[in-house]
Amino acid sequence: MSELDQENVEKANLPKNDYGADSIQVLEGLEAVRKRPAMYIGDINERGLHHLVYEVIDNSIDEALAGYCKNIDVEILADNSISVLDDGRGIPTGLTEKEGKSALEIVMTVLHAGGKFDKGTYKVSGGLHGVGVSCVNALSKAVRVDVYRDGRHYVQEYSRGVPLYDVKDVEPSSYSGTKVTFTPDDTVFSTLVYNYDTLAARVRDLSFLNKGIKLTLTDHRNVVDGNVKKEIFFSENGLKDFIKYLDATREPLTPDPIHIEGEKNDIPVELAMQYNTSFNENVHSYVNNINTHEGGTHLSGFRRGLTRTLKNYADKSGLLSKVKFEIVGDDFREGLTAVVSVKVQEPQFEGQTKTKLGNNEVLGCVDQAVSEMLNNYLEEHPKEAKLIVEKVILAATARHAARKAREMVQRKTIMGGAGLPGKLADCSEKNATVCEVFLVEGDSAGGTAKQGRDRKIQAILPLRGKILNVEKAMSHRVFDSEEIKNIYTALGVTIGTEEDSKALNMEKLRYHKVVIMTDADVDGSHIATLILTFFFRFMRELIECGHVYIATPPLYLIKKGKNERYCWTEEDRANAVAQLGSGSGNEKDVHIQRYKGLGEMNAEQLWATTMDPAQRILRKVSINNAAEADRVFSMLMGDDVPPRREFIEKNATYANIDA
Ligand code: 0RA
Repeated sequence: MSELDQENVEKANLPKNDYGADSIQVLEGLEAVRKRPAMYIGDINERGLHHLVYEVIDNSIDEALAGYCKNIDVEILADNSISVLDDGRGIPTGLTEKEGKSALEIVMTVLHAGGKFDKGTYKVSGGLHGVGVSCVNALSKAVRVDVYRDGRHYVQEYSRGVPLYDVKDVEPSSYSGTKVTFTPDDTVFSTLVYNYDTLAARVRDLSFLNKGIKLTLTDHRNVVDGNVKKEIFFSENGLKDFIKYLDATREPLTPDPIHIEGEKNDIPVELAMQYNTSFNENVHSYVNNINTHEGGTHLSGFRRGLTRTLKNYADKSGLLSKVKFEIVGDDFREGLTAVVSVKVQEPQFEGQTKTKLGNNEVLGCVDQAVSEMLNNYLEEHPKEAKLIVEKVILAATARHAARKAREMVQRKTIMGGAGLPGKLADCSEKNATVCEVFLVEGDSAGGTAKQGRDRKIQAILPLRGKILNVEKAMSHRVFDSEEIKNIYTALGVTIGTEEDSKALNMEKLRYHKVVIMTDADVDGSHIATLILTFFFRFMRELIECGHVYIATPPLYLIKKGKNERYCWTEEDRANAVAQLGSGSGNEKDVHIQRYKGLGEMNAEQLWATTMDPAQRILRKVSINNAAEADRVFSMLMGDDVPPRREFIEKNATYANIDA
């Protein structure tokens, strides 16, 4: 036995020779997972931690897709353990012929054993999540599975993948289903705290992607007055409901989303789409319920079918007769929200994050599905069809205006020499991987930051007040905006130059850390959100590649005599006041300064608290769920006030101070 096996067995309090030769083989499988967890679940941080839950839910979803399960209950328990209960057939518990062991034990302890006992049923989970529940078992300090099947209730428990005892037949039961309860291993994960909103977003997606299944999410932590937090996610109309949810704060161009569902060459294709009056393309794609944010063949099929069908219709209708310039693919997707979902038996995932579908046969299927759906729709809805074509022409017109604006900018830059914005205080180092640029709110804080920085690696770009809200602006205004121009020219990249894609050339990026530094108040958060919106809509790769950070200046300086303490939270503040105040002298000698703005700090203070790589706290911006991020940006930057207020009240950390 390897060292790791020894350790597992000991931790599970088992005599080490209890398990025969075949169990060693089992342990070797799960040992690989424990040695390289990131290879199986992506990473060992927040994302990987949540991944465990998705993996377990996926098994229940499979059971539901097979037609045996209607309800899935996910619970976050008080200690950050998770339980997932379904009302399916229950994992089989009988002994297997080959191993002579309970099928349940095999499912839980052998890599990729999940579907082995399932003959002929429709089962498509795979890809990113399809690593199997045994991985969750390997990476959990404790797992308990309750199976309700054949009129009995069975139990087996495990620790770090090792069974603590053979499957037990506990009692009679009339229930049918499976409950998996697990506690992630604290020696594996860097964080153990589940984020309710992250799980809710995934569960919500699943409810839209698999209509008719009722998913419940309950949070037993921080219970107030005996009220647990609980939400039910259920969609009757699938992707049509998804579109309505995503576009809740946008103004639709046509009354109802277009929606189809069907099979093409044995590949189930479901898609829904709706044009709105915004200028953003907002297309989300899924394969086997996994968000393929790098796209792939299904997305190409969708685009191809959409462009060809609309172009044909527009040509035939004569609406294009006055248009003097070419209309390109992008123009057909401006202001379009769409979700494409396919189920593929053996998906090939490619790309940097393995979220790009490679199967060529899927392209034609989706292309055909879109063409049929759209052709029917356009013929049956001439009024809506006209609105859509006019919208496309408007997009093409704006694109031409935007190109002119961009060409102007480029010409100016060529004439102006180096082409870096005059306001940028650049760093001396040329190696982009170690360089940082701070986007700073206001000229005065910008000045302080210039004095306080490490000139070698830190550049400062002061921004004047609120930047343009790109969510509401047409793209030529975005290229025209002075502050936005300053941002992308300082970064060394171009935006929207390739006519058919918004892909950004990350190799030209001049700084690998782009740090947004704004005041710790409501205005500062607003400015940070405007900048993030710009990045999200025009340079999403910058976020996806992990280059975007938010600086966190302190909220308070607590002083007593020569003792100074910076505080970032209310809790920090209370502790610092208690500690400094408990010394000799009077409770009144403690001076509390609330930092309202970066400008209240001098250069040394700003360096020490917010910019010094050795001491500062930077928050890295990541996208957990692209569909939800899109919805939140559109809501935060849109016209509808009540949902924005509700979101801010729920999420803001400054609200209690500034209110
Ligand atoms: C294999 C075979 C059968 C059920 C399952 C797997 C199953 C697995 C999970 C995981 C979570 N919930 C689940 N529910 C069912 C049933 C085979 C049969 O009864 O014939």
